[in-house]
Amino acid sequence: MENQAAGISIIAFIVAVGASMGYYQFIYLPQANAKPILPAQVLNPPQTTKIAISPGSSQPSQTKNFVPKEGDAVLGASNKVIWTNHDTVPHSVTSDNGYKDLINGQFNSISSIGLVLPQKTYQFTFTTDGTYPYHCEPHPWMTGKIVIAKGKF
Ligand SMILES: [Cu+2]
Repeated sequence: MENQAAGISIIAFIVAVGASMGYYQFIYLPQANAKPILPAQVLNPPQTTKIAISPGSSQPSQTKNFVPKEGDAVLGASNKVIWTNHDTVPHSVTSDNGYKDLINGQFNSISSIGLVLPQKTYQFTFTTDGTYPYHCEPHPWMTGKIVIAKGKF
């Protein structure tokens, strides 16, 4: 009789461990790692917002470095932002606060393409509304911000 009870409790233990492992692997982990499901227009908006990096931006005297300084965009319409370097030296587009988008990762050209070389572009799609201040890492006086309005999303 005692052996039988011990056997049943061992089986119950094995079943419980199996169930919790299954829960962790097939339910908990996929949910914890899941990216939010967003409308296609947010992931791939129909329009872009363009920011120019002006010639002479590596000089502090060039105060019009990121143009416009405030890039205004609308989620689901123009939340894909493209910076074009019109200067003759490389620049970066780097979040002031290490912002990381849930879909597109670090808002920092350095962590994806490195410095933005002359005549090259950097693009980043913000998938959440908000205000995103940024600067240039080699020339910290170069600052700007992107403001993403909620729109209909
Ligand atoms: Cu710069």
